[in-house]
Amino acid sequence: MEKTFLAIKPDGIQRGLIGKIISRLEEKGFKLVAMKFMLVSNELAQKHYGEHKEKPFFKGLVDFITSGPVVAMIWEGKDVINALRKMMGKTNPLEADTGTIRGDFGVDIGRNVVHGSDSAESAKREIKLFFNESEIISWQPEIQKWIYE
Ligand code: IDP
Ligand code: MG
Repeated sequence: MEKTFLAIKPDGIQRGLIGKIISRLEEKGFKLVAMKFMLVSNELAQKHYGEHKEKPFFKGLVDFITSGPVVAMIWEGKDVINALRKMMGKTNPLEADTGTIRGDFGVDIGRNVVHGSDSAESAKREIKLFFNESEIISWQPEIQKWIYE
């Protein structure tokens, strides 16, 4: 089973969307294996968004992600990396389909509520940046046999 990194950004926290976002992923049938409510340091933000270093929005992005608490999570499941990207919707919330997290809850690209790993490589890298091995819980939901055949 695949693992992916998902974070609810400071706008999602301020707007009281933690429960709604987590509910969608739980109801889909994915498994939460790690979670923390935390502040992102400048150093962590720079590393996490390293691929965007040269972009004009980089400073704003780092300032924003460090501006308040986030919920950092690891979700596990079949093809979960792609599936969560689909459930998040396009980067620009105005272009994201209705029914997606960004499509339903956001307007501005710089306030798009969630971050999710975009590939197996990013998932591995981001999980390692935010979590220690000991914070990742291996557990078996009793409901699993009703989700996977
Ligand atoms: P993603 O979050 O959908 O993977 P990326 O291209 O990796 O999108 O960009 C990372 C984050 O940077 C986005 O979620 C968004 O908040 C912000 N961002 C991306 N492009 C722009 C832009 O053109 N203006 C302002 N912010 C942007
Ligand atoms: Mg990205």
